[in-house]
Amino acid sequence: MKINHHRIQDTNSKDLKSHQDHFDFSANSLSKKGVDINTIIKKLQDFQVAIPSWALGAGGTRFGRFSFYGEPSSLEQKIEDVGVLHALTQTAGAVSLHIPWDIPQDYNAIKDLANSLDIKFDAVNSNTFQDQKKAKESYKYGSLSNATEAIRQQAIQHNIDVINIGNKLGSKALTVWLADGSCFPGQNNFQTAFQNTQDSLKAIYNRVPSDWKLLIEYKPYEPNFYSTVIQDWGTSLMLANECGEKAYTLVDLGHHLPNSNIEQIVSILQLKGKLGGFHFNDSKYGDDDLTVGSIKPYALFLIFNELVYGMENNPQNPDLAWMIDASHNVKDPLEDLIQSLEAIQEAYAKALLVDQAQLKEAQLDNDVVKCQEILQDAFRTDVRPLLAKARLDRGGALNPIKTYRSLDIRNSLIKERGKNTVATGL
Ligand code: PSV
Ligand code: MN
Repeated sequence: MKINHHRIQDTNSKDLKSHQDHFDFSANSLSKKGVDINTIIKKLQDFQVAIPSWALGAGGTRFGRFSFYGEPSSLEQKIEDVGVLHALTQTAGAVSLHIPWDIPQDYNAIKDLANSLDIKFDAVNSNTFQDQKKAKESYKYGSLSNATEAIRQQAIQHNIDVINIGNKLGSKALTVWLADGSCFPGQNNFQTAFQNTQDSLKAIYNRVPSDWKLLIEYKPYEPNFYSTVIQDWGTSLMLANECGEKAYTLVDLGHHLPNSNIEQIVSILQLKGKLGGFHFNDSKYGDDDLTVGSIKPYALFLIFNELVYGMENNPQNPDLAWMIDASHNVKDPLEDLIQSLEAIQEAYAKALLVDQAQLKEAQLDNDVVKCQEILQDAFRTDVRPLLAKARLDRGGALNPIKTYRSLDIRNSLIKERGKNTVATGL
């Protein structure tokens, strides 16, 4: 299914006048503060976030999976769904494939389809946390860290296969997330597991093309509940440093113990030129996969404040691979992703409003109150008219959720695909 751009414009037309009033008010107040609105709008338009191929169906919990029907049952249909998101929001111009859930059958056809929807192929993700059909070895007790060499070799080879698939599509990064760890004290030798992981990652790294990145994701717990081999950013950074200059740390917002200072983590990784990728989601307790910005919007803003600082002041850090990594089961997945995309843009826009020069001055004066005022003034600014303008100028929807609903997209998908389709993923 493809959205006809005229239908988006028709829906926009009803709200154009009120949008213009809101935009003029925001633009005037921000201009008076010396903000260059056009630069902010351009930056918002350039900020594209990859949609993970596994988030387009209903997410499952251990206890159940409740479909919204009309789920994509093929990679083509998943890309079409990303096309819908991109047409409405103009900020979802990439897809991130998880292998083997989404192995293309016909590479040229997939590339043509993505191209026609203005979608690029972002990082490819390997999967050594599930056993695949017909696999010789099992990952029950770990993959790249496994004590058995044949199992490690199978996992290494899988990652090489994923690189080859990504290469054919134009991806430029491989993301490795390992479930490896242990559930009980004594189950694993920490040092052996770490050393095996390091050696395996090096073997993969040696096969990473020269213009690619290897992104090493960390997570403190789940599915293992006593220890995880790559448990935190420090471990990921150690491994990336061991591998070499094409290897980077990937931060997933849900992969931290409660109250971790994620903004400080991203800041220091950028200083060291080692922040390579980012997975957005939100959580109340752990890796809850909730909609971005739905629980802790101020924390997200503070993280973006550091990301913006890093993007402007740390040329040693490369451009990041941005991706949403959330999928759960009580919202229409496309509506959920639209909300996440909006929350990301909102936090980014607010961070762009922070007056860095003034903040630096207040920091030098040890004016703690002023520092907080500067940050909170930016956070409290209503940037939604700017986001709408950024979308509108590119042919997107003034209000993506409203347009998605008024065009009745979910029902069209159900008519086209039926009620029984199940998207691959978790
Ligand atoms: C693991 O929790 C993770 O964040 C990794 O990025 C996976 O690839 C993804 O979720 C999907 O399972
Ligand atoms: Mn992730």
